[in-house]
Amino acid sequence: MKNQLKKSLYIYIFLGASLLNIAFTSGPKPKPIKKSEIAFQVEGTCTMCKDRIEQSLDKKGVYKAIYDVKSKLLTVTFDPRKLEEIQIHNMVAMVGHDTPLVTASEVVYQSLPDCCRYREGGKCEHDDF
Ligand SMILES: [Cu+2]
Repeated sequence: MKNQLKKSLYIYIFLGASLLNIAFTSGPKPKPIKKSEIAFQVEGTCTMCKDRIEQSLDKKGVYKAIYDVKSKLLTVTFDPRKLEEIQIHNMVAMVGHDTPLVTASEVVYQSLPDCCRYREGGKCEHDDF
């Protein structure tokens, strides 16, 4: 009888350890997405435009913003919990650059230096694109 008790005690310990093991190895719970990457075309002509566009996205919730003048492609890595895609388009349009979703206001656009006026096919002499 005593032996029987000892045996079931071992079984309980074994079961307990197994359960604990499962609890620790079942892996982390799925976390909310913290990073999204989008890319879209933005009108721009030169490295001044590049700086302006990238600086417009120097905001909370944006991890990285890279504008390629040649392909006119803007790639943005951001936190989707803090920002929506349309907000990113708005930030870029606010500094005078058209995106596929948001057109910059005429007033802001007119404040751009001549060579950055992409709507009139502006071309910067200091840049070779
Ligand atoms: Cu420019």
